[in-house]
Amino acid sequence: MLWRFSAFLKRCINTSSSRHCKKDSLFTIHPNVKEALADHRPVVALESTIITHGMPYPHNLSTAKEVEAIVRAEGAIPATIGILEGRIHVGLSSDELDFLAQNKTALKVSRRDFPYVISKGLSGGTTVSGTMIAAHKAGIPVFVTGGIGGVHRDGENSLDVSADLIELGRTPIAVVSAGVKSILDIGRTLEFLETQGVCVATYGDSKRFPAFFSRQSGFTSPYHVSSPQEAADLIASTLSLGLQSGLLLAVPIPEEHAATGQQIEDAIQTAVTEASSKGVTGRDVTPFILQRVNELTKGKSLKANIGLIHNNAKVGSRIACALSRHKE
Ligand code: PSU
Ligand code: MN
Repeated sequence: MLWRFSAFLKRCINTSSSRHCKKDSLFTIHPNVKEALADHRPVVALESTIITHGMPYPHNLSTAKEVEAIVRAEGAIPATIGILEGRIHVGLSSDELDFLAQNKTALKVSRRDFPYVISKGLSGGTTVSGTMIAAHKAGIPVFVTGGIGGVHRDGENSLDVSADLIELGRTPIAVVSAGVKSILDIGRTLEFLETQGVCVATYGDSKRFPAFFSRQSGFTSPYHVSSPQEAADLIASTLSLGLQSGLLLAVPIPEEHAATGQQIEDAIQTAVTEASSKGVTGRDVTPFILQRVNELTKGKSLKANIGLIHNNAKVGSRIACALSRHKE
């Protein structure tokens, strides 16, 4: 057995083309992203579970493309991360985005799923946790998304705690999001982030921690930053200290999209109850709730979701631009 393993390793070292063993051959970095990284220009990583599991077609595709356009308009290069037939892509072409958006068999890929998806040559959307891993390996420190996973309601019993939180504790990436959805237990999520050593800051003029669809959750962040420069300073300090932990920058939803808050809250309550009575568990919980909330609010939650992602993309790109100036 040992002999067979060492023979395998030897083969890996000798054959650079084998996708099963060499790190470089597992990654495809889009030429625009590669060039920008080499020139120390700002790059923004974007996730793809939101495309494969977070929104219905065709809204998923149009939103992904709009977000990329916003990043470009702000002067940064978008790098949407996803897995296509066993290869980790950092930066997707328009056809590749289309492929993921319409692919009904794409898996939801967090840290634990990489070995299976890659070894089987499958395709998938990377979650916040999965995207952080790939972004870090590619050298991209800023990542924009809508919302991160967290401790689920009743998580103290089910132990349903998103791998996103553990990843934030072990991977030095700044995640720009609209806070944590109230489908989750926000208080316990913040406690868990503190335990994991994650620096959490609200982006704006107060420490009020946002709850995705609403500008406040009733909880506070330990800190707040009011400009891209201040946010970039936090990231730069993390990197120069060599802390191996991430940052969470929580951007409140813009006022005009937050209006439908109460109706969405009611729908969330119904969807959470349905998920538990139907016995939905594991990785299916979050997509189930997102879809039900969208149905129950007749698309209003999706509209708010898209509005806040656009805003996050703008803020995240400005932070990435400030950070790249920082390095000069
Ligand atoms: N929250 C959203 N939209 C999403 C997700 C969360 O509003 O698309 C996705 C993200 O990819 C996040 C993942 O990383 O769900 C968390 O899943 P889980 O709760 O199973 O860890
Ligand atoms: Mn979970």
